[in-house]
Amino acid sequence: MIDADRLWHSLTTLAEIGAYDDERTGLRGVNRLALTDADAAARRQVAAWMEDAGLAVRVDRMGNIYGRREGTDPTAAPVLTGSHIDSVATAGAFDGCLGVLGGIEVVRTLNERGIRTERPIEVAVFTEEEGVRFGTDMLGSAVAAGRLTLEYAHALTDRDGRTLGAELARTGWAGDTDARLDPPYAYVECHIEQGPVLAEHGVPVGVVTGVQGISWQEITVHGRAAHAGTTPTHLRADAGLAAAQVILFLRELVDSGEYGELRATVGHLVVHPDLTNIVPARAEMTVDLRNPDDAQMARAEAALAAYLRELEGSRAGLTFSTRRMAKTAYVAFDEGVQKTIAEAADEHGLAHLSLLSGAGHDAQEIAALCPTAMIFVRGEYDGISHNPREYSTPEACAQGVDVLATTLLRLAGAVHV
Ligand code: HGY
Ligand code: MN
Ligand code: MN
Repeated sequence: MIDADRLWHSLTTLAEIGAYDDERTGLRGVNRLALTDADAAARRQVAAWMEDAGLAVRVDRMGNIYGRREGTDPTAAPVLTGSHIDSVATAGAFDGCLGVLGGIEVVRTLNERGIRTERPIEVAVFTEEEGVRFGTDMLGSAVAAGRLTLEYAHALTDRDGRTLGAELARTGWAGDTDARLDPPYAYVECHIEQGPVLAEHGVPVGVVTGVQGISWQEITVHGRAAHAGTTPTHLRADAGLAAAQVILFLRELVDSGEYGELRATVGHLVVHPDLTNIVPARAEMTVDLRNPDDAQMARAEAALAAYLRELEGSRAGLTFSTRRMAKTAYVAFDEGVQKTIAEAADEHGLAHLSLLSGAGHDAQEIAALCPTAMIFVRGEYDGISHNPREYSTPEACAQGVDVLATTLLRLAGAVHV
């Protein structure tokens, strides 16, 4: 149905904006953090493709971009699709981009076939979905859905102290429409799975049932700088050692099996003064917890907090401070939209299976506004993601976007002129 080559060309073209040569993998990766110059350039490219496809483009005060294709009933709430184009620092070409470029490709295809829809169709690009620059993921969609305020989002800073509001202005992406999104009729997001399930089952399409809970916190360990040679062990308040103990503790929580399907990651860790012959005075780390069960997530967070208190008591001069960065509960997707996706896959003769998303997505935020679900496209190499090795085939991407096209047509009501 859609033009597979044109979709692939847009994916590979966009992937060159913010591209870098990854020494570890020898692959071409993408480093396009939200509201960097690379992200701004990618936004300009996507907005141009939207306009070429006849979409009316608007930008809101959060920098979220919406491309609108009118329906025969312009008063009807639109069917929304889309995702994000900001990336992590070691990304591939597909995470988020497939959903945005897939939505634009659907619009191009409808234009070529002269297919009108009763409801408008809109394609969204949400700001800072990854959360890796300003510290809260799904940020743009959370503001659109009203979970977070625009003021809170604009005041968030990156590691250099630059605010998101200032970066929106600097890059020219501070829009002028209200960041709170009027509830769409429905939202469908197409995304690479970023995991091994579809490949393990040999199935091309995933019908996503929901998204697991996410807990992000920053932990700062305060110890005491001391001479590496002269300071006996019993006199040390070693922040680096304490940070290592926290990492091992988290792994023990996961391996204990007593906290459900808990996943724990310390992705950021720095010690100060970060010099060879000084016992670390301070350690800064982030803890990313994931769990499909909110009660188990709460238990794991409580166990971690108790361990920090225990460590404080174990060593004079050692204290901890924590800061909540992000917290989202398990989100179930709409059964009706899931059924529409499954029927669309059947119509294309594509096998599909239902699965929970291990990763967070903008869809989990928009689900607060309207019936929402996602389409997963199979990834290769065990579905690795947040790594330049992230890969899906041109055929799998086209199949997923075909399912997206049929799903959007069913929801928006195809009108044969
Ligand atoms: O963190 C996540 O799950 C997503 O990649 N933002
Ligand atoms: Mn994503
Ligand atoms: Mn991601």
